[in-house]
Amino acid sequence: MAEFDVNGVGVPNGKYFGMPFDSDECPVALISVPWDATVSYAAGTAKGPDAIIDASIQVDLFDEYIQGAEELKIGTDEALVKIENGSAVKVSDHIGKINVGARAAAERIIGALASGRALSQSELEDQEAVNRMSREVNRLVEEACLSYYKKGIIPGVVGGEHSVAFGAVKAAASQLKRGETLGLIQFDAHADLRVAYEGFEYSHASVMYNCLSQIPEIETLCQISIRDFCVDEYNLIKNNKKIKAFTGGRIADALFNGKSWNTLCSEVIEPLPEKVYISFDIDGLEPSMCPHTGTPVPGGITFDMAVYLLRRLAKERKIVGFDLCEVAPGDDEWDANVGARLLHKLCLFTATGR
Ligand SMILES: [Mn+2]
Repeated sequence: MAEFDVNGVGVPNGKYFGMPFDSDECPVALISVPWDATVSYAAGTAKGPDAIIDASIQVDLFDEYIQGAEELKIGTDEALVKIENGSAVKVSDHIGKINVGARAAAERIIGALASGRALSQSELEDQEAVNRMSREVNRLVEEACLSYYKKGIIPGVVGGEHSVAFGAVKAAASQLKRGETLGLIQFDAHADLRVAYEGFEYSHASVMYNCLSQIPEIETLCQISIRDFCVDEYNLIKNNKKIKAFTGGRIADALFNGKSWNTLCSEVIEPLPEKVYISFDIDGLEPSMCPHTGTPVPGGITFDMAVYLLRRLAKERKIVGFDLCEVAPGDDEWDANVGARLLHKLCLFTATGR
């Protein structure tokens, strides 16, 4: 095997950061999940993982605060999962295949709903098919993550739309010891607390609702930078004691009135238990960092604010899993470039705890 030069320009080899390592020798391994069936506004995030892999070759692996950061080995996507006929297939390839049919079915439904008419019998069947495929994706992501946890490797999921976080959070929760609970921190422009959306049970817009209602190990959900939500979601945030929302508006108000981001970070971290899962929807950042994402929203925290909070989280809690979702490539590399750099920090902080 060729030596990997941490100072050189990466060599494209189809792996994240051009790292040639087997996952078995890595503390962290990434799983590509090219799924965007329930995206409501603009599809394309299924192309996120490959675009991030391409852009990740350019990322400098050095970190001025973490000695030896460039030595961190990150694995790529070797997880095999069992499918219906009993054969074992690569999870990313398989989900990529299911996604094509699921997206086509979902587009028919979204089109019909947009025209304001009731769904026909065949469209109702399409809707059930999308729900069935979404459940299958949840199962596949969970199984892929578990295959890494079994070997003591922390998995990171790269979406795809935000719904892919569900299986990963479920897998992380299953690794807790008796009596332990999970903290979930969500960076996002949206609350993702809808009870199904457009008839899709496992919509991107429902992922945190599904996590809270189906994964009882979650003690706290901290939402960062959310700034687009409906009345039902707002009422759920107010009434559910597990949810701590740091909305985009409230973050801005606090900063405008002289509170420091460092103090706000302390308030974010304080209610989180020891073990924390990070779910990062790229649209939590300012839209200039993700112009092609499916549902961009003005406002949002900066890249530096996000990295600062992640760094503190890694030091003060134990990161047990993470995902990065909704990165969608445009006609240039920018969205994927931002995604690759954020992904590198997520891997680094998770693996080193610094
Ligand atoms: Mn989201």
